[in-house]
Amino acid sequence: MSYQNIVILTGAGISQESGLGTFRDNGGLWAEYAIEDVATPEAFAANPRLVYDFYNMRRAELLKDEISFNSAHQALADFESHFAGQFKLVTQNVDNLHEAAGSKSLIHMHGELQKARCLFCGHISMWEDDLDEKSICPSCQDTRGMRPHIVWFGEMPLQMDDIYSLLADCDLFVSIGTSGNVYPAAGFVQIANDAGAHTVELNLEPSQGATLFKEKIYGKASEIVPAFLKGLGR
Ligand code: BV8
Repeated sequence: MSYQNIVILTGAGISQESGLGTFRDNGGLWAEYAIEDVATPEAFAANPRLVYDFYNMRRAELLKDEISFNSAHQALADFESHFAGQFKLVTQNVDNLHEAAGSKSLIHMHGELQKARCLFCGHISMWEDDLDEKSICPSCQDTRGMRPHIVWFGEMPLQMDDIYSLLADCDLFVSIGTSGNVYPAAGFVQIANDAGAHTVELNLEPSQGATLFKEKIYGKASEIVPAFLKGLGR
């Protein structure tokens, strides 16, 4: 079977072998931090310092030399560069490892660790240093409100209209390294099924939505993703 319209969804599991922690595995981020304390607008309003520190810690982690893309990221970038049809990589991840591996056609639906957004003018800028209450917006020069360009719980993920239309038109939907706990991303497989697409789960273990996938392959992303994409051919 050759496919013409492919949508890929990735989650924290694809970056796990690069050394970045996941959220819900043992020892994951949500084992150390409560979502409501660090990943909601209410948390940022109540205790901006804690939220700034949480994302400064993760941004610094991402920038460490030993953190780099792995063979799963690489395989996706290589496949995209040779694929003649429509290809879109939608990631829940806020790291930059897909770009580092060469992925181009990419949507960061939950935002990006290395970007900051001005609460006043909305300008989004690249940001690799620590962010805090005194950070100055490079566009409007306001000093009262730079926030991480991250979609928190209760906020609308980015480019949802684009994602929904891509899912409605796809003939292959592949979910990689996500537990299927977070919506609306966890609902994408059902939209793809309704569109008549073939749906595949590549993960370390069955996700919350495993039964919704027509095909399931379990193992480490660095192994099963290159093998699966090789099987798709060019
Ligand atoms: C919203 C940024 C309104 C923060 C994140 C129904 C419909 C709509 C919303 C909801 C709904 N029900 C509940 C909600 C509310 C909420 C939600 O889903 N809550 C959950 C907890 C129940 N959703 C929201 O608030 C969203 N916004 O709803 O807006 C709306 C309404 C309708 C339609 C549109 C909009 C906003 C959600 C975004 C929150 N922000 N991230 C940050 O990063 O700090 S979510 C966060 O979870 C990360 O982005 C993460 O990527 C994401 C999902 O987690 P996973 O990536 O899956 O990571 P996890 O650790 O869970 O799993 C890792 C998997 O990898 C595991 O399965 C593991 O086995 C596997 N793995 C590990 N190692 C490997 C591996 N696989 C392969 N190889 C390996 N080596």
